[in-house]
Amino acid sequence: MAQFEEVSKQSSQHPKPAGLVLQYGTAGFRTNAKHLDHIMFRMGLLATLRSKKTKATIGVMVTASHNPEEDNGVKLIDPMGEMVTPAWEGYATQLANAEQGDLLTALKDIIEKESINMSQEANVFVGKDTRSSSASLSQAVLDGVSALGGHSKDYGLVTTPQLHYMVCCQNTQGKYGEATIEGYYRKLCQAFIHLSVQQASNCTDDQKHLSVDGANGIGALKVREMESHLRRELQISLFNDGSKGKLNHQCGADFVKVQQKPPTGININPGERCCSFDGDADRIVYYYTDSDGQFHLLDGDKIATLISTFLKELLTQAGLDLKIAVVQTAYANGSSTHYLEDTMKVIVRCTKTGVKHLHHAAQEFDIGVYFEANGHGTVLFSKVAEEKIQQLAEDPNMNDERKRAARLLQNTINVINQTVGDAISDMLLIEAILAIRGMTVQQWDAIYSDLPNRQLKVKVSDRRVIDTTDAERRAVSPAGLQEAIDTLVKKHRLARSFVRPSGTEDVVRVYAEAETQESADSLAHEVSLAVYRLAGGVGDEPKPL
Ligand code: G16
Repeated sequence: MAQFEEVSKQSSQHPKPAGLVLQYGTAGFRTNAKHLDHIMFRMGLLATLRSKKTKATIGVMVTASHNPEEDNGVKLIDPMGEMVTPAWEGYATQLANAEQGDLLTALKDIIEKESINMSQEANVFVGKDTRSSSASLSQAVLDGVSALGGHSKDYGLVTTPQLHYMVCCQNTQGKYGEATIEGYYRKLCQAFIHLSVQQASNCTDDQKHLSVDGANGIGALKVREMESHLRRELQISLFNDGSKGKLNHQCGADFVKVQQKPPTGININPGERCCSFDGDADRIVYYYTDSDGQFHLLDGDKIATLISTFLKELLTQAGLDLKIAVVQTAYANGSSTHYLEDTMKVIVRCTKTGVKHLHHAAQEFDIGVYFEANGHGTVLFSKVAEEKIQQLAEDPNMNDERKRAARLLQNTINVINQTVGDAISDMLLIEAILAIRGMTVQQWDAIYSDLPNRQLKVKVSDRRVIDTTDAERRAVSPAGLQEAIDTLVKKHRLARSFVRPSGTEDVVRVYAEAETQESADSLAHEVSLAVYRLAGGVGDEPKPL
């Protein structure tokens, strides 16, 4: 077949280094950019097959998100804008690791297993972040698509959630929105402005001001692009906009969350609201410093609490009986889970790390709020929930309070990017909620107090020796590791700890929380030592903090 000849010919321009093996991780392939050219070409091929199979547009985003500038990666997007389905993650790994001479066999194997009609048209949307390697790597994706005769649309520089949004808009024939960047800004900003009109009338310009750390990445460019649509209802001071600093270096959501300190390159005045995006703007965390100069972080757990409280109140006002749940991971602070379950009385679910797992769990409810503690999350509304809200908002016989609540819910739905966690959309939603409730960042922070916690990384020779169960809360291998963690945890009050191999970096992650910061720090260190000794640590032994 001519298509396969073309694949053969073009793939020789994107050869696989012999022996290199990479796995599809938490959010796609991710490693040093110099190893990724063949992966990108092959993901162009795979996206084309997925498009033929689903008869829908598929997305390919070139980004390594929170990783350092020299890394890159690729995320595959399914028709409704969600992460690609797990079975196809397996195909992605097979295709990525087939040696050069075996590529066509691996490709034909997928075609056969999935009974793909090769004469079906294929459409692939491609986007990239601001890394210097992204331009040539996204060209490799486009080459892969054209080698199999697919059509592609190159969106160029976009945030990851913007590309997810475009794919969903395209495949819903515009029902979700217009598949353009302008359409995205218009939909989100109009909804934000409608919500802002509802704000407490005494909202001052100070309260409309927000400092944003763009992580020196794509999010900064896109905030600039969006600003005019906000009509000064939100006034943004943008820092780390990429004009001088290095991507994700000492800045961005991951740095702020893990280091529990402000990014460099930002001016923080005591009491002022600030937020940080990550390198592809699918995560956001908030923070402020108090008058004593102490840093306060409002992470994904605090965001989930703010949003779910707001939605629950609106549902009560609207008199709507819809089931709302919050989905978290093992990283969720114990205090947040207690607050949600015991005080707010909402259902809480815990899944493995990775937005794909949280998204899936959230789909089981009328309203599923999902957030990882690292700030990656969104809200999903079922079709039934959206219809009930719309009916109420349009019911001429409804009383004003219920109608107002239903309209607020409608605009809330429109400001949210339901396809995936989106820093820009989350920021607009949070700002609207704070304004409507007349709430300061300090009041938001005071909803509950986080248990002190610490996250560390340990280098081991092969992180796959660690296997986990119970939504990653317990280690089943290597032998003796979980017993060691259990013994260490017992030495501290209100303590919890777990370890898991990262799916985006070559490290084992260690999480610990306890009654005091000293206790959390020492537990995290002790558990790191156990990992180092029992799971094949490399380099120097972890030192106390
Ligand atoms: C990705 C995933 C997130 C995950 C994070 C860290 O985020 O989308 O769900 O929490 O990696 O994963 P891990 O602990 O396995 O390294 P991003 O923003 O880097 O794409």
